[in-house]
Amino acid sequence: MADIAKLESELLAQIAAAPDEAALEALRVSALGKKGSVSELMKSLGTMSPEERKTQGPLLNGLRDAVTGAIAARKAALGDIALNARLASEAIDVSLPPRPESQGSVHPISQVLEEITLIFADMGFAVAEGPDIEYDDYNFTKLNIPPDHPARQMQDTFYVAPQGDESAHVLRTHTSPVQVRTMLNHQPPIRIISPGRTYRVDSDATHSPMFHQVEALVVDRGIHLGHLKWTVEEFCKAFFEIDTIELRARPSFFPFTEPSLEWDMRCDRSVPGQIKFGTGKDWLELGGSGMVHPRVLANCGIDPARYTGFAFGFGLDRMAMLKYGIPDIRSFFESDLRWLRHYGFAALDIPSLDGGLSR
Ligand code: 2NM
Repeated sequence: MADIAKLESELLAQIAAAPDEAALEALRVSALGKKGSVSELMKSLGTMSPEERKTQGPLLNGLRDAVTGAIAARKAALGDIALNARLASEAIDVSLPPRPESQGSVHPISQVLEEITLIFADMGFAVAEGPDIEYDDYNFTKLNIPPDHPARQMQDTFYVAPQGDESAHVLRTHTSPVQVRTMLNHQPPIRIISPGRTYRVDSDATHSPMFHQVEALVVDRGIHLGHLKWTVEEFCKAFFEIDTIELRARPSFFPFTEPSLEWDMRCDRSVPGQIKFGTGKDWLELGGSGMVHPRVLANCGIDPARYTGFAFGFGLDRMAMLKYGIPDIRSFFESDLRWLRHYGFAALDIPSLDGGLSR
């Protein structure tokens, strides 16, 4: 009886003084483990007379419960102490200014996307977005790209395992399915741009399997090629920040436009490794365009007898490379901090049409 009370007060004192979880665990084993002091006493109950057991049983149970409870309490206290110590040692003063070496910069693709969005917003275009994993139907079929078209081939398109509804999916190969979604959900007038990631099986200095596109779509009554040319011209003047641009159209072919045109801009490449826009004897390919094929309008629920539209598309990464003299598209996606420091833009230099797009 006296032994039990003494053992209890000793154990409780040791538990309360345990400096860490390892010491506490050692104490637990020495008291409650298979050969522990408390466990040994519990075993002695088996050899006692029934009367003895009646008095000793509750006392021993009380000892075991007190020790178990004290260990749990100490464990929680040690956890609090450790957490508080960690919070104190890892405290961050959020009011401190950033260290110069850790200041971030805006990625050239984000910068160029911001510039392009501003230019088109000024002309009344809204920004439309869609998913990267797209229905085969929206990426190809609705755009008048038939099942046997070469663009659908496995070598060009990343096919995705069937999703829940069993319909065929791809990683979108262009952002045109965003135009499809917009037309399916809205009647004209439509004026949107669709910037975003696109995917094709292709990789070298000028191709990345993931790249960025911007497409523009206008659908309304009486829209014609003149509207297309004016819009491309105004965009180029604003984006390249020169008034003297000269454009040249070449006939082309896309399944989703008729007629289809590709646009070149006059430039000067006489100095190796440099491009000057607006003057010179050379031409720079900008992107493709055309009048939206009547079948595409009809596929998307727009009456081609009432409405016409134009669309054009270009590579955002390519535009950034041209404007800011970046030679290799792969470098965009390498997350090399030295590259980001060199080509990145100051975080607070937000482009604006009147303040200059690219100070
Ligand atoms: C291009 C070139 C030409 C285009 C067409 C459409 C849609 F959905 F309206 F049919 N969206 N984008 C298009 C037309 C894109 O990119 C080189």
